[in-house]
Amino acid sequence: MAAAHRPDPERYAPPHIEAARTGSDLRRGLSRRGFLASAAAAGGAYFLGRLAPASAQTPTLSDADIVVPDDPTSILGMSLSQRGLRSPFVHAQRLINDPDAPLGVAGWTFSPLQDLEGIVTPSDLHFERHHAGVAMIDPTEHRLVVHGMVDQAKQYTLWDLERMPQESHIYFVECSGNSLAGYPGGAADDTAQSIHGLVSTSEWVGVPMREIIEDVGLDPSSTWALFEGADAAVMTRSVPVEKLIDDAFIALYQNGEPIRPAQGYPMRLVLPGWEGNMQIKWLRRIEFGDAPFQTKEETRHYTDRLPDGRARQFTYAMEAKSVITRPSPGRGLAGAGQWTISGIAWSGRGRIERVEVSTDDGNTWEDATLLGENLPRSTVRFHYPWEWDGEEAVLMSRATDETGYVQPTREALLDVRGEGYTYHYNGIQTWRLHSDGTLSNGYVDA
Ligand SMILES: Nc1nc2c(c(=O)[nH]1)N[C@H]1C(S)=C(S)[C@@H](COP(=O)(O)O)O[C@H]1N2
Ligand SMILES: [Mo]
Repeated sequence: MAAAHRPDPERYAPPHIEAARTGSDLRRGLSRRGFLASAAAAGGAYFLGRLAPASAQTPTLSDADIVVPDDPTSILGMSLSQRGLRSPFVHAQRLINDPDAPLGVAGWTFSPLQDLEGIVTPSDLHFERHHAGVAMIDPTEHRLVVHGMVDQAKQYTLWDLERMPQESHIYFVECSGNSLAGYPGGAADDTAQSIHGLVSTSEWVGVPMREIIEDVGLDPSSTWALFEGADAAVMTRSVPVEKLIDDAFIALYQNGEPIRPAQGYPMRLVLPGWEGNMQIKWLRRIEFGDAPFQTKEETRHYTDRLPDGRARQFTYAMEAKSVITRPSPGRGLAGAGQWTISGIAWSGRGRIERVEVSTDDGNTWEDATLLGENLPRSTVRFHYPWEWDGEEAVLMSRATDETGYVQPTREALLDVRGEGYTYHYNGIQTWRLHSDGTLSNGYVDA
């Protein structure tokens, strides 16, 4: 399992900073026709490379240096379009990791954390985890059946759900296999994306499970419900009714549009803060019962072996975690000087209370600034201004959530977890910053 999650460095070399190119070099070659030709030559990929600043210093200008910028009127802009593209200067794409599935139907793709800012993941860069490919579902054919320990079984179309009261929330989804390169086996060229890219954040709009429960009339002795997907894997997981009444909902929209096929179009279960695997996509059936259904995904998989040989089942909430995304491997520093250390933190148990950053291998820590809205069970962005002296340094971030829980060091986590753990890694990530400005994974076991 661990090996399957880990990207193959031969096949998925982390992106490196390309030789610094100035904006005007690129613009010269970027008439509309030139752009289209180069986009076509790149096989439809519409990026030209990663821009890195040439130096860490912002140049000062004397009066003599100040020149009127080029006249832009001779190059007509791109034409209007029905759907937008990213700037050709922006390089951001998911990393595909499915060494065991040549057709790419049963693998993972990782979000490009090092290329993102703020908290919302652009929908086409949301990480993916599919056990049998992306189901392509015609919503006019799709039905959600709700039955079992209810007064009245019902069958909902997408439009039936659209008519019901809805809620909007920003939540992260994180695979419980995220960050497992933190367990022994990590490689020096692992990146923020390849280690931690199985977390993404969206604005989800949908129907609270409370509304469905009210609509079908729940037998008061029902305590669990089975959720089933319409994909070829027919993914099934049991969820306690308590969570359904509390804050679970069926998402229909993601970041302002119908949820993407990869995220479960036309409907998926959202369980705020809980492990991604339970958040069944392409949802087609809910069965209420009075015990967990003990499906394959909660017995054979998604359990963790404890040091005493027993298995821990139903982990639910993802514990507090943080990672520095910039700088990070593949997203280095051009030289000594003033930089902003940027990263994300999140907790399945509520709000992030505080993020601290260390630039001296964990000897001293200082508070980072939390940007924008700090929402429960969402990622929050942190920034920390830092003057780099150009010497080797070890960078870390440490999150504390509103329950007072502090993200553990890797050492402390491994001590408790023992050898058998596969999932739910949330230890502190260490990036080694080298004097040439490149970075590497600080946790590599001999
Ligand atoms: N029906 C169905 N639901 C599913 C899965 C699946 O393969 N089929 N994968 C699960 C896993 S393991 C995770 S981590 C999340 C991933 O959600 P995402 O692909 O939208 O990021 O969906 C979960 N729900
Ligand atoms: Mo997952």
